[in-house]
Amino acid sequence: SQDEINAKAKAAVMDFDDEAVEEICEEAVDAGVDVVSLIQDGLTAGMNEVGDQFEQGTLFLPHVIAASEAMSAGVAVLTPVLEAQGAEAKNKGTIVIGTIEGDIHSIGKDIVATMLKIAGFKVVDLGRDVAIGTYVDAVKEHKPLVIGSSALMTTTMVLQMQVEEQLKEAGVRDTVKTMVGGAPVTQDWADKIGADIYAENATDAVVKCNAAA
Ligand code: HCB
Repeated sequence: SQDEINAKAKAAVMDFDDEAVEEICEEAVDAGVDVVSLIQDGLTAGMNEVGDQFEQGTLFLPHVIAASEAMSAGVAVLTPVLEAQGAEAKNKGTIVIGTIEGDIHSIGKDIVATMLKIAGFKVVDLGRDVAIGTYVDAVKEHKPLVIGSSALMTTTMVLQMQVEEQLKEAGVRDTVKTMVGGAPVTQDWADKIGADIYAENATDAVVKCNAAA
């Protein structure tokens, strides 16, 4: 069942077992289970557990790296399947997304980008460690519906405020909706800095970008 496959995927990420993750994802695709649930409730759940144990000091950075490699191996198997499912989607407009300056965490941002593509948006992915000025330039160049930033650390989350400020200074804040996300980011934070959209996960990002389109 879906729950069993999700649990197996979670356990394999926590075991840092790339090959097992790949096999489970391939089997899941063959069995026709929900790939989005597998990413969010399986692989991501395992990754979050490793993050918690890292925070508690029971796991160390090499474990986090190994777990993120295992998760990425699974995402690599599932991405083409997701893309094929969204092949018919029409162009609903452009969304620019990137991980904020000083922050190299890219797994979650990549998943959001993939899901938005599947939902029919044209996605411009600025990558990670993206300078604030680059977001502003991208708004001018691509005229997106939404500009999304991802921040995984409390230290880099604060820079999402600078995106708001610099878009205002450049006179383009009103031309675009801003979206913020990443593990430490909350609706309260979005309200505080004046971001238009807070997305808790990739599914939420799709729902809220659809509403903005
Ligand atoms: Co990293 N790391 N890390 N890390 N890392 C965190 C983020 C900590 C919370 C771990 C901890 O202490 N508990 C912590 C940050 C503490 C803080 O807040 N200050 C931390 C730290 C400290 C660090 C380093 C500084 C460690 C060091 O070097 N000493 C270093 C950072 C270097 C830097 O960025 N300058 C570092 C490095 C790494 C890697 C490289 C080992 C690896 C990243 C690999 C990669 O991304 N290519 C890594 C990882 C994997 C994590 C944890 C374990 C998981 C992150 C992850 O991928 N989650 C994380 C702990 C945690 O978050 N629980 C830990 C899975 C994805 C799917 O979830 O939340 O990213 P997500 O994305 C969701 C959601 O938030 C939303 O949708 C996504 C999909 O559903 N979303 C958006 C995300 N972005 C969005 C943008 C939008 O616009 C909308 C929605």
